[in-house]
Amino acid sequence: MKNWIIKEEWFNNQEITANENRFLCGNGYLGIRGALEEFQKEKLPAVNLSGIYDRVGDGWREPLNAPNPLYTRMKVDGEYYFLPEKEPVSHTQELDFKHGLVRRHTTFHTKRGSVTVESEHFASMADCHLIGMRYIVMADFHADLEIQTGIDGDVWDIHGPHYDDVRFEQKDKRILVDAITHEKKEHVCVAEQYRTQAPHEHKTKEEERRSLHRICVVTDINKPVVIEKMAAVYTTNDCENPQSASEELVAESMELGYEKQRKRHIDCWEKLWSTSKVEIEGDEEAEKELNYSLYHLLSIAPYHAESQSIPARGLSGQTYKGAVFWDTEMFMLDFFINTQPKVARTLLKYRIDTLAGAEQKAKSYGYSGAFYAWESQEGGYDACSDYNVTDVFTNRPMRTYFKDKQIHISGAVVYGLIHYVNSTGDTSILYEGGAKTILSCAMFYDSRMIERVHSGVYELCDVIGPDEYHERVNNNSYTNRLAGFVLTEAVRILSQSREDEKLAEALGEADCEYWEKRFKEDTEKLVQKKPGTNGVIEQFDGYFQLEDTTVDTVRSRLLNEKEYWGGAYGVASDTQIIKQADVVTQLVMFPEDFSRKVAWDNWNYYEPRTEHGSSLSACMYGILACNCENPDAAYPFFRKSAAADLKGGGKEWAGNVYIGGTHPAAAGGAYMTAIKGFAGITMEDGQIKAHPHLPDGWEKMRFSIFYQGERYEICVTANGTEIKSMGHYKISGHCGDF
Ligand code: IFM
Repeated sequence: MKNWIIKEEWFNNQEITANENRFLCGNGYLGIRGALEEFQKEKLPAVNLSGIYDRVGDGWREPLNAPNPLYTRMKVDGEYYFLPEKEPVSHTQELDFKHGLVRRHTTFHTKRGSVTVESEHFASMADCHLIGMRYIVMADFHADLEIQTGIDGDVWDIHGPHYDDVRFEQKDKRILVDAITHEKKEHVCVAEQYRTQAPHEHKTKEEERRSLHRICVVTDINKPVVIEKMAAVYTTNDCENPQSASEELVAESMELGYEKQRKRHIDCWEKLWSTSKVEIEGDEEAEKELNYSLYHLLSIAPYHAESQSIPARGLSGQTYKGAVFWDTEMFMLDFFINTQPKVARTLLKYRIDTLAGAEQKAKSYGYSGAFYAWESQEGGYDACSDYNVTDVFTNRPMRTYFKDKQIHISGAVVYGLIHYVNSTGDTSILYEGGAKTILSCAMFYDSRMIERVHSGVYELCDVIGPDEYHERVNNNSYTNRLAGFVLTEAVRILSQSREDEKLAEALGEADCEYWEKRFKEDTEKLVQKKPGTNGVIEQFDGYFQLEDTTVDTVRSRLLNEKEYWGGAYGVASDTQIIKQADVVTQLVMFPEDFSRKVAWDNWNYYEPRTEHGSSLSACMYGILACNCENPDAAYPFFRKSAAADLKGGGKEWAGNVYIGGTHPAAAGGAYMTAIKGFAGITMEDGQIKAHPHLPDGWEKMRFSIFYQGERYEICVTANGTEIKSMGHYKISGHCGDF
């Protein structure tokens, strides 16, 4: 791929928050929104941390934003020059997404001449606790320059403030901060240090929750003043003494210096791309969009952990409470299984290690087994509120049932586990809790079913499927099919355990014989929907009786554009208009169930009835269209998913609450559409097969896949496919080590 740069060539006040998502960089431990250095909390800058949360009062529990060590602003001849207060002469912001480097270049006119600021920063891929920044100022006159740089502890929060206390310490060219959280008194410690060759006077400045160096220089004409900064972030989640850990890391990294740290970081990115990039000959724009999406997935993968997952909005802030949804297993996992299998394992270990939380949740509703959190935080705590939407008319919280009724989440966990084991051949995960998880999810569905007295069939009633606009429905086809899958897999594992002692041990005390028999009966009796005479599968009982109308008609009934379409009296609730792919998702996940004709009939029925109100929707329509040999119908859905973060345009605000951020599930969905859809990659009888359906103009696709202990390089053209083994690998290692 030739062009790995995305660039904004102007400054637009309206695009500030969208650009912060577009220019995000991260390393799985932290994500840095692409804010300009001078931005304070009103502009939503954030160094968003993974896996650490806090709750204040009745507010939503959300992940923490660390004190911001990139905060920097400048004064020229005693006057501040920064955006958006001062109009620039020129401004560009860019991201080199091959190497995770974010840059800006801004020129201001001052009373005596022009001054240019250039900066670059990165979230180190080589050391997840490290951030590097270079800030350069150049004037075309002898400017009286003061650069103020340090740590801004007055961070942006949606439901904060999360720090009860923020303690600063200044040690010459180093600033340390220890921020203490409200709920669990966790310590979030940040250290930063700068270096410059320019002769300067060093002063300090303390403000409310902010500590700054003042670097005072009289500039030479057209000679840059270069400040290099390293910063380190540790919390009590990482080690006992995060304060000294951050200080030590900063001191060490300053010894090596910015250039060398930058090189280490770049080398890691090169390694990641060596197994992750997807080349598309014949469609440069699509190639760029897709790889930009993959950049986002690679920026938020928890390389540093053994057991951690990815929030639905990645590491772009506190939207959706930094919680993990089914997005990970159903939309992102494919990419990681194929390109970074160690990360895939880490994501699944998170579910295994939060099994106790899921079992607790099931119990709280009176069920057995594991009912996974709809919005999962650490320990499997379900952060989903009973009132997840605000009624725009009354401003009152509306009772929603996402947490109580989206029981398909447990099926997604099992689907992910089985997919991982089948693709990688790594059965060890089953012994390390995976088998127990599958069994427990099956027990949950078993306890959740009800038997119809007259017909004797089993049903899953009062659920919500992927289409969240229709709440509390019976026998959602997707959910029932997934539950059937879980029960079948549980039967398989239970029967294997008769021959496999380790597996039997991993299943613990369970009475395997009893459960095997019971689950078999469940699978036989659980209602599975069949296509009607027109080939269409009814999304849930009674769906076809609902008003059959169009998305535009339903939209025209809104009294307020921010009104919720679902729930008790939502405009879509009594109609066949759905929020996102539902039956279509089922047909993508279980392509073997029905003929291509049935799949295409369903695509054609549901697509005009889908609002695509979720960024998870388009890719499913894209993949299914490919499976039905209609790559041209798939193409716009693919482009929509791939461009979700590049083009933006999604909802950013719900009332006064920020709901923007990045869309990793759409990114993962774009990947699936390319690989499963256009390249038509399937795994059959232990082998990779390709049944390509390339869109118009696509000459060649090249990518790499890990499968069953080997890495393969695959080249797909309309005339044939080459699948070349590159040898064995071990599922271990960091940042592309294999
Ligand atoms: O998981 C999704 C859900 O399907 C639709 N609403 C947003 C969630 C997080 O992306």
